[in-house]
Amino acid sequence: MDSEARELLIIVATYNESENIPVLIGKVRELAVPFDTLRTPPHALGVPAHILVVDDNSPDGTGQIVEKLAEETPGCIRVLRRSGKLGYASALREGFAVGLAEGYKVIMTMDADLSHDPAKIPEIYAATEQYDVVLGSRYVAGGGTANWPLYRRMLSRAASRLARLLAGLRAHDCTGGFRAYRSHIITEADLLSSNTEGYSFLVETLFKCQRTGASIGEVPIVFAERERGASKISKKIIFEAGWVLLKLFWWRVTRKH
Ligand SMILES: Nc1nc2c(ncn2[C@@H]2O[C@H](COP(=O)(O)OP(=O)(O)O)[C@@H](O)[C@H]2O)c(=O)[nH]1
Ligand SMILES: [Mg+2]
Repeated sequence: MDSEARELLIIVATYNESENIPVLIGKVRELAVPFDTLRTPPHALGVPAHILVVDDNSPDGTGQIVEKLAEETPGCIRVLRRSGKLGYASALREGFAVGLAEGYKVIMTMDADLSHDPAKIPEIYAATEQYDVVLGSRYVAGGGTANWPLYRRMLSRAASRLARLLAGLRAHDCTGGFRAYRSHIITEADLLSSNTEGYSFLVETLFKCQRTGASIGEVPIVFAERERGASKISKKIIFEAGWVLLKLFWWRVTRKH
């Protein structure tokens, strides 16, 4: 692959997403410039998008399914197969490390379960012209959630509000995983040095980016609850989020890095 093609890497962490990942990959391929010259899908994105799936040895065979899809477009789709369930955040960190090592200009993250609408990829990507970090945001005008149970809506809202209050974040949606980073900011904000496991990594990364002086923009998204497969959120992840918020509060008041 020549370096010119290394514009956008989309990292998708997966655990038991066999029903969703082929659909997601199909939709991203329709948006991106084709690599297989036999097809001519609409060039909605305008740049090549490479997909890196980071799978934690999903028992449902997600890893093998992506490997098969990867054979159709080598270089464009890849899977990093890990030994076991090492967690969402460490999957993103491994993906970031690959993206940085290979010199991608923009690194995006999104969920596999179609809660993050691939149709929004071009808008989020385009906003990296203007911002170092772009958040797909449920809590700005035009954004929202669809079919989420009340308790998940309340949890998400509360987490973002607490993150703003305790960690001093200025963004409105601090816990969403549909984002794009100009890759230099991942290095400058030292996002790889972390040992959080769950979604609190998203609050932590935002905190570090803001502290580094990154410009942060928000693009409205409507987050739709998954139709297939099961959520992996757990009590442990929720407790971790509480702990991380307190830690960030402490960093903030003591001005430690
Ligand atoms: N590699 C990896 N991916 C994970 C893990 N936990 C969750 N994911 C993925 O992270 C994304 C978000 O998880 P999900 O369960 O949908 O969370 P929810 O939307 O908050 O309920 C999905 O693509 C999951 O497959 C994990 O331990 N390892
Ligand atoms: Mg989900």
